[in-house]
Amino acid sequence: MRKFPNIIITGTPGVGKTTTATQLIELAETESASFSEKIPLKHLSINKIAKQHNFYESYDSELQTHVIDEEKLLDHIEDVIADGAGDGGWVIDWHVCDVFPERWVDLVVVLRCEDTQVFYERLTTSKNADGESRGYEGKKLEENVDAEIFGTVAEEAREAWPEQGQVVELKSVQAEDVEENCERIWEWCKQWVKNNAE
Ligand code: DAT
Repeated sequence: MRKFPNIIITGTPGVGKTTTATQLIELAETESASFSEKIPLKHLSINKIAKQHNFYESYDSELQTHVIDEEKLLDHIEDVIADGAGDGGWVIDWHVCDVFPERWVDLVVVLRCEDTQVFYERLTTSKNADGESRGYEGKKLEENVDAEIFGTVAEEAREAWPEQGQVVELKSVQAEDVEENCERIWEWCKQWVKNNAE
């Protein structure tokens, strides 16, 4: 059994997954310094891993996106993340959540940007973690805006983790939401560690 919880931070691209995961890990580092037991959270950015190892199956030119070979990806991360593979504490950052075996994950956080105008601007003008402009347009923009309005990722998460309380939806519209969400997830982590201590 892992010592620290594995968490997925998911949601439509642009909803704030990387921002939240990064801030959560910083919070964990700061708080662990004063907390009796450290909870070393670590970022597992699936997009980065897929790019690094070229786990691409094909390129969808209409949606201007790589289609990831999920089998290769899961084989690769299984060694670090599966039951008995280590201490846990992984913060998985990806817009797809329902490919991971249920038992690998203790909490699924679905971020939601409920303000369509704000979300639209993020997809068209914001920069990603590598400083590249997103510049979504056409079908890609339309599909992602629709997915966010309809709550597609939240629905997929609830289907994949039907147990009560495993999936939480958190608002991610303003910068203060990121801070508040990280605090909530951190409190949950501390409780998880207490509840699962031998
Ligand atoms: P994702 O990882 O879900 O694709 P991101 O973390 O890269 O999203 O964020 C996309 C952009 O939006 C980035 O410029 C930061 C900004 N952003 C994300 N969440 C936000 C929030 N809650 N408040 C303000 N800006 C936010």
